[in-house]
Amino acid sequence: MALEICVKAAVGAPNVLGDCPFSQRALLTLEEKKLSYKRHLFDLSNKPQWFLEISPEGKVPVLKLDDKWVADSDVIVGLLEEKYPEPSLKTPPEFSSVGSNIFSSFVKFLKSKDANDGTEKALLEELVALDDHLKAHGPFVAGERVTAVDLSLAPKLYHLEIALGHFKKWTVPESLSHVRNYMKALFARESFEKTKAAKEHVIAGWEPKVNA
Ligand SMILES: N[C@@H](CCC(=O)N[C@@H](CS)C(=O)NCC(=O)O)C(=O)O
Repeated sequence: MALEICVKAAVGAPNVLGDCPFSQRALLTLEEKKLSYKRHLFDLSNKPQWFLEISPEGKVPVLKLDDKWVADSDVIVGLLEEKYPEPSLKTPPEFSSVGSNIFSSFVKFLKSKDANDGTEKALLEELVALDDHLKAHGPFVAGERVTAVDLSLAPKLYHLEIALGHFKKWTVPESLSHVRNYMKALFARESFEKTKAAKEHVIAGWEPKVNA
């Protein structure tokens, strides 16, 4: 049975892959497992009733597996690992929450209008912790091989790099060389190239949130 996946289309460009990091995470998992699948791009500003039936929260990604639609990237990644265990992308449990606060810290800093409210410092602390982890265990979170936690972090770090660069002229400090090399290695993967949103769509996606 062919796998099918609904992911976000770019805003204003329904035939172009959009800027959803959770959709990219699911696509990366399919690509890294070398699975074939049919991709449906979905305009989130115009959700038909059938979509709300397969995705009760009205969110993408949604994957069709064994003739059943499944929502939520955590659930999707778990099911794909169970059904297609090779190559294994399992992250050892002790590493599964590495970097898990980076996305929320990045969003707070991105939206912040007060340079002294501590949001930049909070993000830096998370990135320093990731750098220390990679220095001890890298080049990827669980060592030599990419695992699920890297595929979750990669799209979020991509959004961080583009959005903070564009809206705040901010870059990951050079001193965090392990994080910088990690990002470079993830973004250079064939799976990433194939599933990433274009820079302009990432910027357009964050614009209303930054200027809210
Ligand atoms: N927890 C969900 C989050 C998915 C999510 O937030 N998707 C966003 C797009 S990036 C969405 O579909 N939002 C609905 C909307 O914008 O109407 C997951 O991991 O799959």
